[in-house]
Amino acid sequence: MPIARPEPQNARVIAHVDMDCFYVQVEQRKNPDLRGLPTAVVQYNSWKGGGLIAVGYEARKFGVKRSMRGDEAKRICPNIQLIQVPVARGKADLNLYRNAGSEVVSILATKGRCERASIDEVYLDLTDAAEMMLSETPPEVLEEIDEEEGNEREENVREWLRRSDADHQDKLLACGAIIVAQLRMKALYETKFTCSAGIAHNKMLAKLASAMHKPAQQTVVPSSSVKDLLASLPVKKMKQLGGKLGSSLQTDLGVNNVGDLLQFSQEKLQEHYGVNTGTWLWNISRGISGDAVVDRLLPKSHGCGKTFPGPQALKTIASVENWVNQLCDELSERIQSDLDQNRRIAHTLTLHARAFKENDMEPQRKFPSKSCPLRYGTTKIQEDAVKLFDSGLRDFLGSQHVGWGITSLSIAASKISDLPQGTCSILKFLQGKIPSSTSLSDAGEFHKESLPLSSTDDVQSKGCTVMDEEVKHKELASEAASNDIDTIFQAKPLKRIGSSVGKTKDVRKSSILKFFQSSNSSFHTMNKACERSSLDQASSSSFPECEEHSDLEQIDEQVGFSEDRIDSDGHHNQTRNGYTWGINMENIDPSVLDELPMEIQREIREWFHPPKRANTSRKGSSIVHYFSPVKKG
Ligand code: TTP
Repeated sequence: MPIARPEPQNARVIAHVDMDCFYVQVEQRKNPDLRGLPTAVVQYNSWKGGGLIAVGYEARKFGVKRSMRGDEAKRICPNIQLIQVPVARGKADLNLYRNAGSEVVSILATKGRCERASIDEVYLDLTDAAEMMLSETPPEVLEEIDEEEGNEREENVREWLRRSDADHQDKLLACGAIIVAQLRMKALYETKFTCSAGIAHNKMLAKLASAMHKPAQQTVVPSSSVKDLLASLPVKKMKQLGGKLGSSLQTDLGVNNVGDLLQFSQEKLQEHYGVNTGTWLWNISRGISGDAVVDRLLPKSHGCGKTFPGPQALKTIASVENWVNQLCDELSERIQSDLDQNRRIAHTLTLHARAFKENDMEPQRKFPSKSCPLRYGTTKIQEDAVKLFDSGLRDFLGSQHVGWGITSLSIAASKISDLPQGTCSILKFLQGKIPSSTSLSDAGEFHKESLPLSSTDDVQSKGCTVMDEEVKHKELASEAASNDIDTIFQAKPLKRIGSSVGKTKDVRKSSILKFFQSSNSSFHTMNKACERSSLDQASSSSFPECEEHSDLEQIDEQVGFSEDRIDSDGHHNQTRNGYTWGINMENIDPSVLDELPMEIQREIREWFHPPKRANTSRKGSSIVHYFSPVKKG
């Protein structure tokens, strides 16, 4: 459901940057012989030449579209180069594209807050950078700028900046446009990828604008042109209006373009769609959107899926398990890499599926999405995902004993948070102390894969351009000449103005390591400590009951945490949906506890030797508070 947020009082400069025909560009960089040729990237499934998922601009000229299959594309463009996505585990492997996207993001993120919105698009809040540029080069100074300093396209923007009728807000936008043009140029030189951008006062308008002139161009939306822009924008083209809400606007209110909404009062829209959605509709028709650019360079969740259309539908538990295992294998690899590189932990595992029943009496019943706390380690993820599937299938079939088929499966890891501050010394401690995985396995209950120890690589280092410097500059010089870094001002009338952890203590006997090895519950303790991070319920004998959700957003909201209690033996127990575990203070090496701040030590001791009063947590000094992830602004 759309959320109506008021716009901040001060003008913002927001950019939306979207890569052009992204997968095609990545393939063309990998194989430069493809440059300039009509090219498309096709799905792994090669039926009828494979479904097109990315179409290069040369191929678009022939009428080739993403909705086509390879065979059809060849009919209308015989020279088209069809490149199959890389394949791993019997399905598309998108790592090449993800890493390429990260390369660009690390460049774009240098000038302001950056929100990675998808594999190939970001939002940037360039307000501060634009304010600074404007204060350093006020319009009167711009008059005197040496023409040779700026390139021709930047000069087009400067020209506009000098216009006497441009107000402060629009001058800020113009500065934003210069910054975006520079960033795009830098991205082109360093990664060889072109992108397009929209620059406006909010995310909604910036996103609309970035798609208006592609490829390798940018569009600015000054306040004065917002009305014209929305007047002719079909409602279905607006984000969040592509589905039922947009259809209802068309059929119930006769609204075809966003601008048509202007005729309705806010009360009328609220009457039809409720206060929130009504207000949101009223706002968007005026170009008002207060959504902030969230500081996030990494994805909110990891997911991998596979479709099984038509005769490929999976009809046996064994075939589903086979695919679930493969998807989990990939997911496990990705969340482990996220942990290693970015020190981020995923908390929730979710399984989505699409299914049908033979002779379906309840065709409206959907296969319910199911989720549970995520345990690290491929085998555990696989076990849990299979149980989620079983649970979903039971609900889906109800009391009916009929044949069924699965036409799509996907597994997601969500609720990702930064590895809590303060655990570092223990992790390093363990890292230094853990023997080989073999001996750990020998211990029988603790496996290295259960413990997501991480290195400290920075995400920025992930995607380096592996290219010879000389070649890079030669190719890019010619490319820069042919690629327009264009800026287009969407002014009234819509007008184009530019061309284009290490303490090594002896912990043999009563160490925390022994504790981890000997107790099934070890990681529950860490979980509790890490604000119940659900890193792992490492050797839990019973499966935590899964939760059912209709969509991922709900899942995020519904993940609940267990209650803690101390049993009569003085063991700290945690109950999670009937699952109980216990630990003993004697098993913890006191020197490890000594590493923690005093108030945390006190609290841990209180867990095991609780004072008479029931509630041991004190506001602001609890272990949960200590381990809470740092809140980001
Ligand atoms: P888009 O940004 O939607 O499209 P694009 O970059 O290919 O082309 P454009 O220049 O028009 O923006 O998608 C980014 C990549 O995501 C795209 O290159 C391939 C992939 N993708 C799919 O795999 N399936 C899809 O249905 C879509 C829409 C995209």
